[in-house]
Amino acid sequence: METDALSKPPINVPPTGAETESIHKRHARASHSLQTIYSDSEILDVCIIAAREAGQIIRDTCGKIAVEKTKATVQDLVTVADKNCQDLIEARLKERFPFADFLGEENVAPGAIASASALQSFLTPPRDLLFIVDPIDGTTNFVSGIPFSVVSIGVARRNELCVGVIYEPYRDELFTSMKGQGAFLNGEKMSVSPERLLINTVLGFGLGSSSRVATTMIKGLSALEPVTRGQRALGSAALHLAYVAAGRLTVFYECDLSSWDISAGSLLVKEAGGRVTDTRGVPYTLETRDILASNGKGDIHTQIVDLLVQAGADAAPIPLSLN
Ligand code: LIP
Repeated sequence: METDALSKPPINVPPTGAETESIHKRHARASHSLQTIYSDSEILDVCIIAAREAGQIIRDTCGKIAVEKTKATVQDLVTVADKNCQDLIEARLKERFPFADFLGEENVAPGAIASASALQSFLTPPRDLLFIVDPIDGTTNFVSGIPFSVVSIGVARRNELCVGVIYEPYRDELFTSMKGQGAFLNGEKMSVSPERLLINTVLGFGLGSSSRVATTMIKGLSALEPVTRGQRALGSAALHLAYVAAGRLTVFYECDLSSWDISAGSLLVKEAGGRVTDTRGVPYTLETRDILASNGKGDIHTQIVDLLVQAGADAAPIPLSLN
């Protein structure tokens, strides 16, 4: 029955939109899963087109767009540009991959709890093709005219990252990676920094968008500042991760981030030869929220995990309210 229903819908009763989609999805799954229809490089190509288009909006409107509203806290901003960029990216991706799933920051209710449960809804059951998108990572920078914001697109097949794209439009820097294929900056292979000593490392970090997270991060920073060469807060988790992959930063650490902030960057760092775990040293998965990414050289990663755990700075307290 199933196959018949797929190939020959009943005569003269046009299927509804949802029916058409489910028929096609079942058909795709029955005959060819989305896994096999699209290659990683095909997916990468379309992600690059979408990221560049959204990047144009960021470049052209940086510092010129007012805050539309705040989300979980007064530091958690959204603008009409975030939504326009996300709609554009989603349209580009759906045009080419109509049956893929899409998790975009601006489609999710504010706060850590909503962000974690939105992701969960896409992980179980695992999806053949899932796009995880932050249309403007570094929105506060964008609103303030500070040219440090990026488009971040992570792609997963059955909960495993396979493609990562981060586009920084101001310097036209395109960071790309495919699972098992290395990481590239504007088409040139890139690698994490060769530094092996913690005292020579430059650490990237973020304070989050709530005092709950900032308190933890300040504890972490107090533990790491005396033992690292420099500390930089660029205001975008995805940009920090791209810079670790490019060997500009040695380490990135931040608690309570969402999958759209860190998925693409995590693949970039791994493919550039680095190491990505949670702040307790557990290997990265799409559910990781407290992230530690490093060049993976010497004892740097383990030393930082130990210092963060000792300082009680390996996780922000569980949110009691929305934020
Ligand atoms: C931002 C992150 C940053 C964090 C901010 C915010 P957004 O993402 O990239 O690391 O410190 O609080 O979450 O909101 O600009 O997409």
